[in-house]
Amino acid sequence: MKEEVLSVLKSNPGVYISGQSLSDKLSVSRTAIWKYINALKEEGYEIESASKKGYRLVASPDLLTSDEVIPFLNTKCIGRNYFHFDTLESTNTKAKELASKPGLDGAVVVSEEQTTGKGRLGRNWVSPKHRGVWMSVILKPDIEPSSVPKIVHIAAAAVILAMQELGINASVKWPNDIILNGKKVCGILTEMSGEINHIDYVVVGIGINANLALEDIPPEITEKASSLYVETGSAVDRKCLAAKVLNHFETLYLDFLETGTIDASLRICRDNSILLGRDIRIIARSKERRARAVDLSIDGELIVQFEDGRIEPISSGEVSVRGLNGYI
Ligand code: BT5
Repeated sequence: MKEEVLSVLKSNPGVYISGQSLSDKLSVSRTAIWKYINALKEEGYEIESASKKGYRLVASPDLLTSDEVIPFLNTKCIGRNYFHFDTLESTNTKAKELASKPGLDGAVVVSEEQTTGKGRLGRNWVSPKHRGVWMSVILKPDIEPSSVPKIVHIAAAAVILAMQELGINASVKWPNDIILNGKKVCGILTEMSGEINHIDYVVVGIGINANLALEDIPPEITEKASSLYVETGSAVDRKCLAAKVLNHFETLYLDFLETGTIDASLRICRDNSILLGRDIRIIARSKERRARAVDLSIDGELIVQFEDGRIEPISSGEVSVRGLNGYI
């Protein structure tokens, strides 16, 4: 009911709505309306009350609650179950706990901060409060487990399109980094549970450094990490960004389920790739090889050409890729 009170206030921006008309519209008492208004104020909504006039929404908090994000969603499935937390160790860990429950295909777990956000291979992910979009999507696709690594490209393409809609032209550093002005502003971590030929669930974690200030980024990673705010000089609307990513993710994911290919996502990843056409170092088990990144295969592997002319596909589980000089 609180959501409905908020929705009426939101659909009448700047206009006073009387307690009586809210109570008539929602069929609850005026006292109940007053309680919901107070609860909303406690969540950070700025609501003016004036006697004889009623209530007016002045400002909404910068939060990724369902009330704030769901109005921007145009999805059928992704985000229709939405779990918001003030703080979590990791949205991926929470999503994995939830994933065993039925009916949560497409559910999204979001947290305002992560105390032990996770990167790949046990690395950490810095996730300060209210500054980023830290979210995980639970998926239960009926696909071969060997196809799961393809999903990272769907997520990367969705992030690229969402940022483009906000006027930000970022690039993909295969397979899971989103780069702006040479620095990482988003990382993706895909995890799965299943057996050799059956998937229980996949969790796709997306961490976007939206509004981190320079001082939010630990000095040991400032050389390679940044935020949309630091790079563009303007704060981004986190709820809008989160919803846009989920909207694009659903379109591209459903396309994958229908066609069995990730062609649509790969087109976006190719067009916005920071690696293709460049000389790179491929690092696997502390061994380093040099090659030129030439293409992405239809399965999302990085196709590279070595100095002796040999062409090989590289799959994402095996390697780290770096430019010849430094991170990119
Ligand atoms: C990734 O790992 O890029 C995957 C990051 C996924 C984070 C999301 S947030 C929501 C969900 N819940 C989670 O717990 N995780 C996911 P990797 O490629 O291994 O990069 C990790 C490395 O990037 C670290 O070792 C640092 O060097 C650097 N790093 C840490 N925090 C960063 C940040 N906020 N921005 C950019 N780089 C960061």
